Amino acid sequence: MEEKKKVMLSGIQPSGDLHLGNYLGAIKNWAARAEEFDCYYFMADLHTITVRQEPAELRRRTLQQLAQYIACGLDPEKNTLFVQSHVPAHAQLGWVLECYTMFGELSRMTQFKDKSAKHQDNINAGLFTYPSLMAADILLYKPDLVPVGEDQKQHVELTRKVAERFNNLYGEVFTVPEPYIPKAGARIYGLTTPGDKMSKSVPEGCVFLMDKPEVIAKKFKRAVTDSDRENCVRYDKANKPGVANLMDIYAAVTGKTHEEIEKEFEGQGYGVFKPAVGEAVIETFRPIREEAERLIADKSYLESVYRDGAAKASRVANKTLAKVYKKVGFLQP
Ligand code: ATP
Ligand code: LTN
Repeated sequence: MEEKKKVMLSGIQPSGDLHLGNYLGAIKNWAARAEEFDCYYFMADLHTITVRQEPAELRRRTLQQLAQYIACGLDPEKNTLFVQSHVPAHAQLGWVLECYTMFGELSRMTQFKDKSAKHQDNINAGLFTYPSLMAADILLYKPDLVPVGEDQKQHVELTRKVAERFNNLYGEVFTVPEPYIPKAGARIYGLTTPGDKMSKSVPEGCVFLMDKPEVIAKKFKRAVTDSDRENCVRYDKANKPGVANLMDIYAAVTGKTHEEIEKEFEGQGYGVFKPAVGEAVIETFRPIREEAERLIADKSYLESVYRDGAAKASRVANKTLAKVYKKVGFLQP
C-alpha cells in the first residue's frame, strides 16, 4: 500500500505584491517539496482585512498572487492552491479556536504590537485575534510542516500551544505542526533599511516579483552597504548588515556559500558586487514574471485552479471541523 504522504501548508496575505522576502523566505521552499509532501497553499485574504483594503485592489492581488504561486513552480496538479475565504471552515474553526487562545498569549504577539503601532486609528479585534484564525488555517489540514519566514515562527508556536491545549481536553484531534524556516533567506532585510525586514511598506528597498529588470537593477545600485567605506565584500552581520544582506540574497539565489562569494569578489568593491547581485535576482525573477504575466491573462484557467483547489481543501477542512464541533458539544445539524 502506498504510504500516506506528510502534509505541508502555508499562506501569504494578498495585502501587497509579492517580493523577494516572500519568495526567498517562503515560496521558493514550498515549490521544492511538492513530491515529498501533500501540499496546501492559500491566499490568506481573510487576514488582510485586519488592515483596511481597497476592495478592487484586493481582488486583483488575490488573483495575481495565484498566478505568481503557479509561476514560482507550484504546479496546481501537485499542490492544492486555494483562496482562504472560499473555504468557510477557516472562519468557522477560527471562532472556536479564539475560545481556546488566551488574551495574554495574543497580547505577546510581536506582529500585533508592530501592526497596532503602525495603524493606531484601526486597532480592531481581528488584528488582535488574528493568530487564532491562523491556527485554524493550519490545524484544519493537519500539516506536519508549516514553511514560513522567521517572523511567523511565533504564530506557529502559538498554534502548537492551542493544538496541545485542545488535544489535552478532547483527545488527539489536531496534529501539532512544526514551523519550517529556511536556512538561507529566512529573513531578508530592506535594501535601503538593512535594519528592518524587507517589506512592501518601504517600496524603494523592496524588490517585487513583478518589477521590470531595469527597476530591479536600479534598486540594487542604490542598496545601502556600510558606512565604514571599507568597500570589501566580507560577511560581517554586526558591522556590515547591508553587505551581509546582499550576500544572503546572492547566496540564496545562486546556491553559493558566503566563502565562495567573498572569493568571487575578492579585490572588487561594491560597485561590482551590487550590480552582480541585482543581475542574479533579475535572472531568477525573469521567467517567473513572464509566466505570471501569461497566466494573469488567462483568467478562466486561474478560476478553474482556485475552484478545484477550494473543493479539495473543503473536503479535508470540513472533516476536521466536524470532528471539532462534535468534540466541543455542538448538536449535529
Ligand atoms: P509586510 O510587508 O506587511 O511585512 P509581508 O510581505 O511580510 O508583509 P506576509 O504575508 O506577512 O507579507 O509574509 C508572507 C511570507 O513571507 C511569510 O512566510 C513571511 O515569513 C515571509 N516573509 C515576509 N517578509 C520576509 C522577509 N523580509 N524575509 C524573509 N521572509 C519573509
Ligand atoms: N500570518 C501569515 C500569513 C498566514 C499563514 C497562515 C502562514 C495566514 N495563515 C497559515 C502560514 C500558515 C503572514 O502574515 N505572513
